[in-house]
Amino acid sequence: MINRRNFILKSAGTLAGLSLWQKPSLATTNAIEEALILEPLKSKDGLIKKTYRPPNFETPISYFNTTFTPNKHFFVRYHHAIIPEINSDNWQLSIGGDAINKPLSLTLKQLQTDFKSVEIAALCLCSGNRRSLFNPPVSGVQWGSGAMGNALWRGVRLKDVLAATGIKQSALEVSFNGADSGMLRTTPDFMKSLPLEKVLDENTLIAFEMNGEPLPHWNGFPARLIVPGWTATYWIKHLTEINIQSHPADNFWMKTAYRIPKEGFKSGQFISQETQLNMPITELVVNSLITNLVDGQTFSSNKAIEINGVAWDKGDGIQRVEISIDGGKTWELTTLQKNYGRFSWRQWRYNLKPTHTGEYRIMARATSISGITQPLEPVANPSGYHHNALQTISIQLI
Ligand SMILES: Nc1nc2c(c(=O)[nH]1)N[C@H]1C(S)=C(S)[C@@H](COP(=O)(O)O)O[C@H]1N2
Ligand SMILES: [Mo]
Repeated sequence: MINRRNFILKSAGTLAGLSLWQKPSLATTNAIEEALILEPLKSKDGLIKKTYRPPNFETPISYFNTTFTPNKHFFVRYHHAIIPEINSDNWQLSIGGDAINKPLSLTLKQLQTDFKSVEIAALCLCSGNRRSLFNPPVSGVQWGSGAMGNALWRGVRLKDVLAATGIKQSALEVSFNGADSGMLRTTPDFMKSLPLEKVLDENTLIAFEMNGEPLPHWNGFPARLIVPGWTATYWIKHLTEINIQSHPADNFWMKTAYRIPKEGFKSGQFISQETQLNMPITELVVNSLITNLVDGQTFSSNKAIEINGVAWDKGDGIQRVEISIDGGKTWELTTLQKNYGRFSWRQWRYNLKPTHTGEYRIMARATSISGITQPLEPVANPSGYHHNALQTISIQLI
């Protein structure tokens, strides 16, 4: 019989990257379990644990007060617990599929030197960010607001890499696979596909650097996909395999998971995967976050309070962010900060000059350049994706 202790020891033993998790110890069952639960991820710092295996850790909101989220504070999301520690000398990216003329295999060095490097600032945002705020609750990792991070990604254009393969007329979708896998044979491998149009977009990259450093292990070393403007489910880490196909992918992660109802969301970005009722989640929705206030915080009423935050959308850009200090009765414009490109989040600032003591109900509301504004309520959907309702934070002035 597999008891919990054996199970933990066995699964720990199967990991190539054991040192990244914890030191195996022959202590008591409780101590082993505690080590598994409490030990943070190596090379990460200050993240909030949601689940340990697979590792799901979110970034505390206080780290969102800089334009780029530092690598060591960048959130981590995995569907599988077996995550090999990759040696970049042995890593290979294979490109195949029924809709190309010439299969390819590339080393990291070839990827980095044979193609032109580009750098893009882009927000990596989990589809289920803020899922814990849905009411009634929905199942899945109960993310707060920290399953996201903004980074400067350096890599090569996916379209440049694929050009060498001779894409056939029949190509419809391109599927991506990473080196991680499930502990049980029945767990379907995490694979995602993209429509050809998005694959050929000049902003879609195979990245090997994040904020000027090689990708951290937990964020996809040595190479990951960057799909600016689309939710992070497509940003495959530890990328090993790309297949260009003349048929729609029909695995669990495309057909069952990561889907949203057509009603309430805009369709048309991923036609080959749409049904009459639902479609894959694709583009980010307009959203914002207040980053330097905590609900219930107390301030002195005799000096101004600077309110900071970030706002983003699918890549149209942010037109304005407004703030209300009276629970949504009146609104004023905030000052947008430097623009790092349409896929980066945009920082904003507002200077609150207190006029009275007592409670202030602070709300922020972003509007994209295409004129779409955050709603008061999120659109309900079974998996709890795209939570972009206005946030309210109450502060006390004394
Ligand atoms: N190989 C691999 N890539 C993956 C995933 C995964 O489970 N395995 N999860 C995806 C999801 S759902 C998210 S939100 C992002 C998270 O990226 P991060 O861990 O670098 O923050 O990775 C994406 N890429
Ligand atoms: Mo995600």
